[in-house]
Amino acid sequence: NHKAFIFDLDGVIVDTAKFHFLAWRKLANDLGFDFTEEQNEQLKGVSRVESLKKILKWGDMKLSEKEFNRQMALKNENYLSYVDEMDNAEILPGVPKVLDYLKENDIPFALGSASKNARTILKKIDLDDKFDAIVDGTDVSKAKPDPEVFLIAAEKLNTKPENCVVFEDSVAGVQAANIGKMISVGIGDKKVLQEADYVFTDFTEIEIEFIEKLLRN
Ligand code: B16
Ligand code: MG
Repeated sequence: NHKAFIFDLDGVIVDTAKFHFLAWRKLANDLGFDFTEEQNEQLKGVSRVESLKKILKWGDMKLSEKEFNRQMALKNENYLSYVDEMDNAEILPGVPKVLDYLKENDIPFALGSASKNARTILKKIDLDDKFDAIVDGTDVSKAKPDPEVFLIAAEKLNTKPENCVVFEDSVAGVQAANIGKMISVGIGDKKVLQEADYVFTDFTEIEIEFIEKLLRN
């Protein structure tokens, strides 16, 4: 049984988290309220439906099913207008170095994202052929912190969850990795991601020695 790596997309490979924030915030503002960047942390890694439910709670609002779906579609349209402008310059610094190292050493790696737009984004940044497996929001029924997305990725990479290392920027995603019995590497704020086994501010802080250490353990 071999080691394998799983990468979240939004906030790990690319900074689309900022586009999600802008689009959700516009939705809230159009409905007549606002939410903070701190509250936004709770939306990271969480599915589109679950995100809108949380936001409506913050605004103390209820929508009919039809209006709920219409607002979700509007948010996604707005979000995709940002995605449309993306190219491979948006890949976060330090990420290519790690992916190239894994490729050169034949270590399998997958994408494990809650996003239904993951494949569109990977195409935009020219990374759609690089992953050995892609598991995204269209493949799962349970949102992070449920480990489903990562467990499917492990299966596709032909290895046990215990052999997988997950890179995540969200609290829900770190919890999903932990519940799935995987090694969790948080990307972001140490205080926010304290449940992770390791935390780095971003990928420029990750040395190849660290990857090699994970491979030996
Ligand atoms: P979509 P990840 C997650 O992606 C985002 O962090 C989260 O903010 C978003 O709501 C979710 O995908 C669903 O995305 O609306 O594009 O289907 O971080 O798991 O890669
Ligand atoms: Mg993320």
